[in-house]
Amino acid sequence: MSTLQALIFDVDGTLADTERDGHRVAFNLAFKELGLDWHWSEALYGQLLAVTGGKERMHHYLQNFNTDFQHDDVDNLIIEAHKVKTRHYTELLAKGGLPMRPGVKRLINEARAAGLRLAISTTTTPANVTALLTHSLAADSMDWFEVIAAGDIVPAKKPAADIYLYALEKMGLAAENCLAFEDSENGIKSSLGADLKTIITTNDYTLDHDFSGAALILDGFGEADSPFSVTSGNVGDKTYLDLELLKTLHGQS
Ligand code: XBP
Ligand code: MG
Repeated sequence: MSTLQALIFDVDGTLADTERDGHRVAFNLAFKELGLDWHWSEALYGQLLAVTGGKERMHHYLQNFNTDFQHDDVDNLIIEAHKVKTRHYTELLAKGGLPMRPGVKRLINEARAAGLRLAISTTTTPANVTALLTHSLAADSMDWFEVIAAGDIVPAKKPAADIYLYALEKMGLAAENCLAFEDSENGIKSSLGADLKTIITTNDYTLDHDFSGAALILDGFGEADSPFSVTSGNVGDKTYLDLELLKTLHGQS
């Protein structure tokens, strides 16, 4: 039987609830700074999340929700808006604005203590990962992850499997030696596309997503004093995700 050697984490929505109060806010600040009359409400942003990647999401917005918008050079406008958005987002995180989801730090610490290898697989911009890990996990936590696969490092973002395949290749590991953590339908399509057994922790934006093929669907990682609720999968008598449960799930066919 293959052994569990590494955990690969998605970032947005999985490690922290970054979308509604982080990315969305930063997009709106960027639009304002650039004099654009675009505004992404919480509800609209939920629809826009169908497309991963901030630049791709802005193109999707213009093509489907703001079709009257005229500009000489939309491609460059979006590149500029995305740079401004990244500045606002990283500044927001530097103020300590977004905590890790409950149970994330505990599980990562337990995995590190047990010698498991860690990686990140995300569609967000590398600077955003650095800001989140440094300010919300631990000052030195960038060093805890041997691979940070992020953003435009691969041409096709999630739901394509490329970003997970990239992480696996960099670690020199087979999918069967790893577990992936995701929160969204695009995310699990990507991880399953790389043959990774996947644990889902949902959030408000992803509750209704199709998670077919997930090893486990939870509403969070859970803590001793704040148990997870299980939508699908077998957790035995566990009330929060720990290494023992991960190893059991990994061993199940
Ligand atoms: C989340 C995303 C990202 C962020 C915005 O991906 O789709 O695009 O919403 O980040 P994941 P950027 O859950 O895979 O981390 O603006 O930097 O793209
Ligand atoms: Mg996500």
